[in-house]
Amino acid sequence: MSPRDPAQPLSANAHLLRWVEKMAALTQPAAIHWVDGSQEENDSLCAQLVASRTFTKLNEKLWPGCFLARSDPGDVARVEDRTFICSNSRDGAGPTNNWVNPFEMRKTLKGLFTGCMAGRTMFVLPFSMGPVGSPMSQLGVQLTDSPYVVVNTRIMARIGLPVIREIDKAEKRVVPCMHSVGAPLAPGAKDVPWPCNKEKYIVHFPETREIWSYGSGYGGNALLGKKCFALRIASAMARDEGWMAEHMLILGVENPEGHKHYVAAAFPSACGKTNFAMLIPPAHFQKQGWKLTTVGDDIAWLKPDAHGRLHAINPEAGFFGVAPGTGLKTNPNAMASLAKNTIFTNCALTPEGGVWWEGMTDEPPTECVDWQGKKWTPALAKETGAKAAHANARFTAPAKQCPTMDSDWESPEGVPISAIIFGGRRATTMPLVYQAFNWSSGVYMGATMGSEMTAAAAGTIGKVRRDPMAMLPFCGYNMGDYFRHWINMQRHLSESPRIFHVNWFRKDKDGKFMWPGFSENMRVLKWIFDRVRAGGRAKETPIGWVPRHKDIEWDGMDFPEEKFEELQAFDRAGWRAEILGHEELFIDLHTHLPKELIYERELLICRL
Ligand code: TSX
Ligand code: MN
Repeated sequence: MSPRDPAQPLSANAHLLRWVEKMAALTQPAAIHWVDGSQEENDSLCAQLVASRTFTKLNEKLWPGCFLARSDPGDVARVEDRTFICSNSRDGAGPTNNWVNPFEMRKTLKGLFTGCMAGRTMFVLPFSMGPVGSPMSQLGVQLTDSPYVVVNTRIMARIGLPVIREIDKAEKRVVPCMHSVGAPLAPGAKDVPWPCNKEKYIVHFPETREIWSYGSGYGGNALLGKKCFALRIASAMARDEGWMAEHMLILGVENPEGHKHYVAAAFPSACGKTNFAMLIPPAHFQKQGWKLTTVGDDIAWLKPDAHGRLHAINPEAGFFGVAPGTGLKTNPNAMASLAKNTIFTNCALTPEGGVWWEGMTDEPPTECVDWQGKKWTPALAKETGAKAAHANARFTAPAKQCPTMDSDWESPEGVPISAIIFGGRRATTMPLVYQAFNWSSGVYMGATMGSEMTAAAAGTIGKVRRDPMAMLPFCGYNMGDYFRHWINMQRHLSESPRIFHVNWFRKDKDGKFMWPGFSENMRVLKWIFDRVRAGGRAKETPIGWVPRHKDIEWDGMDFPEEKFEELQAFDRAGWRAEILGHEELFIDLHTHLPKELIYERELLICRL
């Protein structure tokens, strides 16, 4: 069989063909490549990325099917100050988003994209967020001049021919996603390993459901199906259509009797969300027959089914996880997931042709090449504090390689959600776990959640940064309207999930973590499971329901009652300060805040 001509359109959809033509006329690529998603195509793109020195192929024996990419040092993370929500009115985006008049922004984008793909290939990349054909899935097509984006998206989403077949059925709207690294190549000019542009624009038009991204090749800026579509654009769709697009992991919990419940959990960054999504129960729980399964580690789309029960899918097909801190001790399931067929970005390269990062092993390699291509040794690190891997170094790994993937993780109907967990990194005030009294107090709990930055700029250590539902950087519309949507969702539900708040990070007077965390978090999950399943035991406090020492399973762990009381202590002075912090957030959003949240705050003040 002769190889297919990639320039030949794979779709007959007239809208799609016209849009591709129009965008090619604007960006002037040297070639067009319709992505079919096949293994052969992927192999050839990876070979091309090795030839252009974007990729280094890792040792096939140690890291089969794996590649390392080193980015431009100025293109290592999401750029929130360059992220725009261009709704028709400023109010539509709200005070927590960057807004630019859509007419102005379209003019700017037209300028930026004119001729921006010169000398490069424009890939036509069809993708499905969610299993192909699921009623909860959404379709997109990304035009991109980055082969790195194509091979990463092949791991993170369903792409290629099966998606084209869905598009050609023309039952669903397709979200157009325009992406360029913003580095046109003059005829005969030599390319760099990581083309990008200092000027970056990550732009969303929530009303017309469009995404335009310029200047970056990195993760959240360039893999447009993820944060841009599955959170920012999907949150606007969800508001209009009565569902929810959330920054949540999904986890299955099964007890020894075989009863199973799923929970969804929202945490701000640096709280160990991926670790929690892949939790391994302590040996004692395993022996009893408790099982934990993974559905997703970052994004959940939640929708009421015909009976009013909230069901969730993971719209992604892979993990785009932070590498540093991920090791066999902290997350063996993540290590198994990334053992093969994985793309590493900004990790260190070992002499054996493997990757390494801080926290992967206790013992660092004797030497390696750091994320910027320079020689790194443990001695140098001791002397200068230099890191081998960038702090935001990533792995892009197929979800199906995770040993704990749930048997229903690709179920088209999703999995039923019994509980929602909010959390943050808090040294004081917040107990290990408490349960909201009801849906609206739970929405208040999520709306006011926050995290303390550990190694932030001077003066900000210990300051709580509010991050409502962990959605502050990801909500595609006004945060006040988003809270109202959360309140309204209860009306679509016959049975609303119970809502909890957890904090693995409370510290004692000596500044030491009071809770061992990791596997031991299973004990908290069991209490949540028991509360959801059969109204397990708890005590009422001003902030919500809490477990007593005797309500937690302690087998296999020594955690004295006094220590637990300290961990769960209700700190009245701390809560007074906490509520003032809530007020600060609410003032910014006051014009769109649902009155339920004002009342919840009043009730909380009264109970204190
Ligand atoms: O991911 C974490 N989780 C969730 C695990 C399922 N981390 C890492 C956070 C950075 C991304 C944690 N760190 C957790 C946790 O539950 N808890 C802590 C804090 C902690 C760190 C080290 C110890 C204890 C607590 N060490 C000892 O007790 C020896
Ligand atoms: Mn995330």
